[in-house]
Amino acid sequence: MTFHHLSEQGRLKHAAAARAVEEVGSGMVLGLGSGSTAEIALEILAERVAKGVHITGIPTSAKTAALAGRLGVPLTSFAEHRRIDLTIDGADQVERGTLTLIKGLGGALLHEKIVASVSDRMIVVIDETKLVDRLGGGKPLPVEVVPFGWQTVLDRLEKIGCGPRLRLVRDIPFVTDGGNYIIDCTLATIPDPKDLDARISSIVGVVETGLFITQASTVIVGRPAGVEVIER
Ligand code: A5P
Repeated sequence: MTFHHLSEQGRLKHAAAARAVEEVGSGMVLGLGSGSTAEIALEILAERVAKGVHITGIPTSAKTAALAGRLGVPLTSFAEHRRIDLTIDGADQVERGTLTLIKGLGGALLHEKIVASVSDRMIVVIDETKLVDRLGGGKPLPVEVVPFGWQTVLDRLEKIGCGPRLRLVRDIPFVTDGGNYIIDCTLATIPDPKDLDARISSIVGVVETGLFITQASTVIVGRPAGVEVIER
């Protein structure tokens, strides 16, 4: 792969993704994340597959599945494998002290969380702009909801102060790979992510939140001076 066409942020994502792919060993079942950084990791992985490394991947989105197909990365499914050795995925925000994540800006949070939940190890790859001291900061916290009665979920999210808004694409509700809607919450700060996750998850009609509290084992941060590897 040539790098001269990449932006500075693209270069940082590439460095983090390349470091993560070093952890891939032959014979592994991999979770293949979604989003631009996870796609860079997939491209680097494809180069290793072309050189003879044997892996199979479970994709977290239709987009990732299509890219893996084009790149010649072999895919598998939960019909064949119930456990995943290693998942490499991106994130929208990472809290430095706890490695709690916000994911789902690309809309793949449910499948990403299912894959992460059965992975022995999850490596999260980000550029340094995603690493924060406190989650929130007015950035969206995506919540996947069942389409039926989504308005009732929105009302309840409003009541607990989440600043909710239904995600639209050209004035039509965005639909996830799972056939659900996304309500984006906006919070200035999330002092207790675990408590917020529990409160949102208890609303009838909520499928999953974009808060990943315990799943990340390692976070690899691309920085201009090199990558930083943060272990849980
Ligand atoms: C996809 O739904 C998200 O969870 C992604 O992991 C997240 O949005 C990161 O994407 P980028 O690497 O494109 O920022």
